[in-house]
Amino acid sequence: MNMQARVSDDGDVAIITIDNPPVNALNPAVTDAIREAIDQTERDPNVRAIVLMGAGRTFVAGADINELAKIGAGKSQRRPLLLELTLRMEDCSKPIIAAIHGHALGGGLELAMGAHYRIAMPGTQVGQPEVKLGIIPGAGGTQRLPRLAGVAKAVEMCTEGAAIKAEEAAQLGIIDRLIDGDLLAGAIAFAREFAGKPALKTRERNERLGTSQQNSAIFAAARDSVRKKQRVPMVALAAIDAIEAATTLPFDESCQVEQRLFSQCLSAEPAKALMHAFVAERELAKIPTIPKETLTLPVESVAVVGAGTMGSGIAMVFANAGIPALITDVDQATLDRGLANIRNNYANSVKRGRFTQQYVDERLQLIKPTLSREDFSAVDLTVEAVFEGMAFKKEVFAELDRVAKPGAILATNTSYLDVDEIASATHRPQAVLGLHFFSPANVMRLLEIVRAKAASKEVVATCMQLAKRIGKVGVLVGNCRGFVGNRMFLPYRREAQFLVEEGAEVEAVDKALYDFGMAMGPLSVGDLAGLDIGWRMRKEFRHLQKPGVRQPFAEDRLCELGRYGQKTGAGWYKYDQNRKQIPDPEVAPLVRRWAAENGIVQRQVSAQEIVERCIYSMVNEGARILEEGIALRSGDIDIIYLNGYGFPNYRGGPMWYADTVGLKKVYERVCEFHQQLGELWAPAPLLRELAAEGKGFADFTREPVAAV
Ligand code: 3H9
Repeated sequence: MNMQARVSDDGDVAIITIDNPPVNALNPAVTDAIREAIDQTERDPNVRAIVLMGAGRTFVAGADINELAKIGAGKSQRRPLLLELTLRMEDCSKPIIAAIHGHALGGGLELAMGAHYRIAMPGTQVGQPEVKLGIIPGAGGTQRLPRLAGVAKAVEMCTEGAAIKAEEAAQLGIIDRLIDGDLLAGAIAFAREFAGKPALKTRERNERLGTSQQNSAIFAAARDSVRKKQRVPMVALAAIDAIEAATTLPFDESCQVEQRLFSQCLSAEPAKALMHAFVAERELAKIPTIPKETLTLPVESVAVVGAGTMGSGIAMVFANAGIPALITDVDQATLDRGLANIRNNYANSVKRGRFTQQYVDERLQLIKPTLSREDFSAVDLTVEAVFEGMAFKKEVFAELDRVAKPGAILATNTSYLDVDEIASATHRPQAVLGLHFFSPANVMRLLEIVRAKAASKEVVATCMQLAKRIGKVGVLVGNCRGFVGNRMFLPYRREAQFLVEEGAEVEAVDKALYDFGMAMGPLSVGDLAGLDIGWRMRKEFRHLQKPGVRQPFAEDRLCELGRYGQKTGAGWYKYDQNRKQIPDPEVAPLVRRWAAENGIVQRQVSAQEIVERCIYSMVNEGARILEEGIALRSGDIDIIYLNGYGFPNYRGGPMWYADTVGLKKVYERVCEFHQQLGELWAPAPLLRELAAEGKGFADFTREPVAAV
């Protein structure tokens, strides 16, 4: 018997169970197995109806993304013959009932739509999320979904990619019946009810395809909307084209249109980048030095030290996950401000319809302010989020060590200080690590988990697991100044400043990087975060600066003028009361004057140079990070940048992007900048090595030498 599609029976009903853990992804072997199982059951004279279901936690999560990525990259020829399978299912002389639980996504929903009927457990999610992977449904999804759900809904589902619940799917006509209770028993009963009756083929159900007049309005509005909303609308537009074909051409011809568009998308760069990101995000949990079976510690309560923007956001993160959080600060007034901030934040979420009032009331109950750190003696985890200064942080940790119970984890939210040194202020360095949240903490998905030298496996494993529980993408990184994200962001923002000092317009620098795909230009990011943060950091680390190495000066000078960015109404730009950004004609002459004082010659700077200087400086630092073992894989760095720094997901992250450019080309450009601009551009040895070997960062698998 084929184990990937097992056949069993309940009298006259055959049951085909797809079994390809963990999520029954469809690869060629699985689709072949399902097809054989259908052939076999159709031949069996005792069988009157067939139930198709998934083993384990889900029906089918789609085509196997690892396989699709190989096909897109030209490393494999064989895609699952899923469209052919759905045609075979429709043509089966016995009714096939797809019995769905968990998820039916992408190829999973396409498979289910090839059945004659679909039944599902309440809460099951169905959808066509392909657009999020840079592709369109490639097994009839754009053809059958409009026939079941109507054209407008199919367009929405295929262009936005969000899944819907079975309850809504039942109302739309995608699901024929909801089964509360035992799905298999319900499916068998349903099968008997419909055995022997003529079964409908979805491909022949044209009644919901609408008139050409209705449809042209739907398609025009949808095209308009995706062009406005999406930075790279190509894929969503292809999905609309395929659905439009479903409304104008015979089924077999419009399927050819879908196939052609699917193949085009699959071999284009956005699909490769987005599939890389999907796989890389799931790789994060795989840490060679921490076996899967490592015991984790319970985290049922936390305490947050510091009620500023970061601390209050962090308390909300835990409350949102149902974990009670104490929060403290130096005095009642500061604590009150923090709580007002939290209430305000939640009130806005209610206004925007993100949370209900009841949900918010329950969360607020979980956040308890206190001025006494003695209250921390019962919690499992403390997170320090106080002002960035080593001396102060060490004081806080010495006290936390004194009050926290034995076994409690002590985490710091520092964004660039030495976590080992912070740990040295305690008698339990094995329990100390960094949990670097990104601002606003309750919104940003990224969490850098900084492994201090003495941190135990159990503590690290607990925090990796905790990240998932609190809805964060946890990336394990080593301890160094700025860890991964901020360490790479430093040269990126430094080059942006240098470029302005050399004569580029502020707006031109931001525009070039925005056009590259960044969520925001680097100078606007500086204004948003506060230019004084970098200014303060540069002052703190001035003693580490090598004499004679060029340093940016413009932001320090802007800060000296009180221009800290948005919060003071001026930085690189001006801001009105609503923080609307306005170009400031005063800035260019100021920078020119400072440049002249520093002997910097003004020149024309192209958009291409802006992008190369900013992005390649970041990539060069990323190569050092990888070589030092501060990040485990280049994909980990990419995930950090996609989730915390607004790097365009369709470019896959900085390291993936560099691989697509070709490391030889990147290396050569870095060498040119090294010659022109000096020491800061010294090429990373790993970049040189990989470029010489014709390899990419993704090929780098050397065991980490340090840190993680
Ligand atoms: C498609 O179907 C194209 C077709 O139109 C055309 C074909 C011709 N493939 O996310 P999790 C693995 S495109 C391979 O941590 P959760 C995942 O890597 C596809 N593997 O769990 C992980 O492995 P590991 C359209 C997959 O509970 C494990 O399953 N479908 C796939 O948080 C658990 O995953 C999608 O885009 C896959 N398709 O979430 C759906 N899916 O344990 C993608 C999962 O080794 N999947 N894995 O690290 C998801 O959205 C989520 O995984 C899901 C579960 C919601 C299902």
